[in-house]
Amino acid sequence: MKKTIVITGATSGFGQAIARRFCADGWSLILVGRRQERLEELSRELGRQEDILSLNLDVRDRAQVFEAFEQLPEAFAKVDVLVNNAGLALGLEPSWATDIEDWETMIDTNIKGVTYCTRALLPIMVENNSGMIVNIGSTAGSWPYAGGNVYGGTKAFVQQFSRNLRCDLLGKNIRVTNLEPGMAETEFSKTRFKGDAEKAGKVYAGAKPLTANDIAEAVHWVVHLPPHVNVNSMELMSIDQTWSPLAVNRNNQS
Ligand code: NDP
Ligand code: 8X3
Repeated sequence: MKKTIVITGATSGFGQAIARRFCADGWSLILVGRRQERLEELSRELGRQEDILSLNLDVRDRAQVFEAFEQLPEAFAKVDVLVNNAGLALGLEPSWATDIEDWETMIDTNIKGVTYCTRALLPIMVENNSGMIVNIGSTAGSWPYAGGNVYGGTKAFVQQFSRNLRCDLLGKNIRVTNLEPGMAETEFSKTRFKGDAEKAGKVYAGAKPLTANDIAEAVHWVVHLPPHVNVNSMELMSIDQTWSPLAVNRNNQS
């Protein structure tokens, strides 16, 4: 029987690449995103229409998420893998100057959206005593940087939520992985800088960032390990990204 993977944020970047990777392997796909035309485009590109279910929904909308996942058509109802990928960063301003709406949007998407999708689908996995959740965290959840304020905080939540899920699931055949990419070139920076393509381009200038396909490959690998092997967390960075020394203020006037 075909396996089924739910991919949130399948209309762009990592999610789109994960969809392509698993489709090529013959999986059934449940694709989630807000942009209907992108869902249709991807579904057309992938072919195999009978194996693709597109859910045009906003992961921040609890009622929408639960309604959609509680009424999955029979052919898609045995979910094997949930990839909680939908997410975003908004702004890079210092904490005292950010738009509070941006903070709320990140919290609602990256934290609440992940919890809604997880809570809606986990009972299916528990009932089947089989399944896997791959959360897309970030290096920003472990390593602070100026302007990362709430974005990094949301990804730290994803990290600890993933670990705590593992504790709840002890004794069940359900795996949980937190995949933590660093800089990867997708629409991520364009979204962060509200459509400013020049600013977004500068994030990757002169470097060879990770690609969406790199992340899809990593997801594919953790999923296809033997079922007794749980990768708790996996951090990936481009060869052109490492840590910096701790910052020091050299202008102390006191
Ligand atoms: P993209 O901007 O290319 O893709 C983001 C995806 O999330 C889109 O498909 C978007 O779809 C979806 N999404 C956003 N908000 C919602 C929502 N409310 N409901 C449903 N879907 C939503 O970025 P990436 O592919 O890079 O990002 C994917 C994940 O990876 C995010 O969680 C991000 O934080 C994380 N990440 C990214 C890194 C990077 O450098 N690129 C590094 C580390 C982690 P739509 O707008 O159609 O709803
Ligand atoms: C994306 C990586 O460094 O832009 O999560 O926060 S970073």
